Amino acid sequence: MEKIKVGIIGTGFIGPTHIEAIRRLGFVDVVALAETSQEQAERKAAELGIPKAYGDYREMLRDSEIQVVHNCTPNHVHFAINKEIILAGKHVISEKPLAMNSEESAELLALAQKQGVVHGVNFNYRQHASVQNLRAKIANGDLGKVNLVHGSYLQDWLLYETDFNWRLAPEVGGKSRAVADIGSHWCDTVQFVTGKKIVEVFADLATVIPVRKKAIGSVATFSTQSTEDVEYEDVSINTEDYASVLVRFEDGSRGVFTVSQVSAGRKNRLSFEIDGSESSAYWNQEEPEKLWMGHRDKPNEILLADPALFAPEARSAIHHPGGHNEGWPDALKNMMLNYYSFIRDGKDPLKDQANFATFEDGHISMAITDAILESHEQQKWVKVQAKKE
Ligand code: SOE
Repeated sequence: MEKIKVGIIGTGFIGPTHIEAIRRLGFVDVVALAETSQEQAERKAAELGIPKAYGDYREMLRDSEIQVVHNCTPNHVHFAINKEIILAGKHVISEKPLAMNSEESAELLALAQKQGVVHGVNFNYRQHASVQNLRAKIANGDLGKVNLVHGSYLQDWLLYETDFNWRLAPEVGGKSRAVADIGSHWCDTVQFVTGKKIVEVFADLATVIPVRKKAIGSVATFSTQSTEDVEYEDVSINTEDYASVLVRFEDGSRGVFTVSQVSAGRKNRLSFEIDGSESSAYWNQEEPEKLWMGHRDKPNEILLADPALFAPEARSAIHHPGGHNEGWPDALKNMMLNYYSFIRDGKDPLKDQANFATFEDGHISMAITDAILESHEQQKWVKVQAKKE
C-alpha cells in the first residue's frame, strides 16, 4: 500500500512531536515542511530528515503529492491557515485552539464538512490509555451515575517575571491564554471521559504576573534558555495565567476546574476526579499509568495500566504490557494512529464516527472559551453556545 503523504506547517515546540508520532505509524510519510523563510525551512528539514522544505506554506499547499497537512503554527494564524488547507482539498490536523473565537471555528467546521476532508484537532490527552479505559468503565456503569467532576491543569513554565513567549500576547496567542491553552484540554478530556457536554460556566480569571520582562529575541515554549546576559524590556500582560471555572454539564451534574501556569513544581499536571454514585476515579497526566478508584465500602485501588486488565474497548490504546510505561508521546501516537487509520480505511468524515477529536470538538472548545471570557467579564453564569453555520 502507498504511504499517506504529509506536510507540516510550523516546526517550533509541537511540530516535531507530530513528526515523531507519525513516524511510529509506519504507513504515513512526512514528505515536506513549511517554515517562515526558505532558510529556516531548509535548516529544519535537514535537522528533522524531511525531503522537501518550503519557505512559504502556500507553495506547499500546491504540492499535489501531499494529502494531509498539519497546522502547528501559533494560534493567531490557525484560522486562516486551516481555511487554506481545507480549500486546497487536503485533509487537516490542527493544533488547538482551532481559531480565535467560536464564530471562526463554526466557519471552519462547516467548510471542512462541505469539502469532505478528514478534520482533526490535537486534543491528545483523551488518547491516554488509562483515560480511554476510564471512559469505557464509566460507560459500562462502574462508577454509577456521575455526579461531580473536579480538577485542575497546572504548569509552572510562566512562573517567573522573566518567562515570556508568544502565547502571552493576545494578538498572537489569542484573547484567552491559560483557559484556551490548557483549560481547553481539561474540558475536552472530561467531556470525553464522561460522555457529557459542558453547557454553562461561571468564571474568575486573573493575571498573577501583570508585567513581565521580555527577552529581546524570541523564546520557545518550555524553553530552559539561560537568563544570564539577556537584555529585557518590560511588557504589560493582559491575558490570564490563572482561572477557576464552575461548570454545569448537560445532565445537570456539576464541576469545577482551576488552570494556572504559575504553580511551582507542577509541570504538566492535568488532573481530574470524577465522583459517581457508587465509586470515584482520579487521574493525573504526570503519572498517566495510574488510575485511582475510590470506594466507600471496600479498600480504594490504584489500577496500573495493563492491556490484560483493560476494558476491551480501551485495549487498542495501550501498546506495551503492564509496567512498561506509556506517557505523553504515546497518547500523541494514538491520536495520529486513529486519525490516519480513518483515512487509510477510506472512512467518510460525514458518516463515520471518528475516534479522535475533530473540528466539531475544536468548535465546542472555542465556544466554551468564549463563554468563560464572557462570564468573567459579566460576572454571571453564561451558556455555552456551540452554534453551527
Ligand atoms: C503549553 O502550555 C503547552 O504546550 C500547551 O500549548 C499544550 O497544548 C499542552 O499539551 C502542553 O503545554
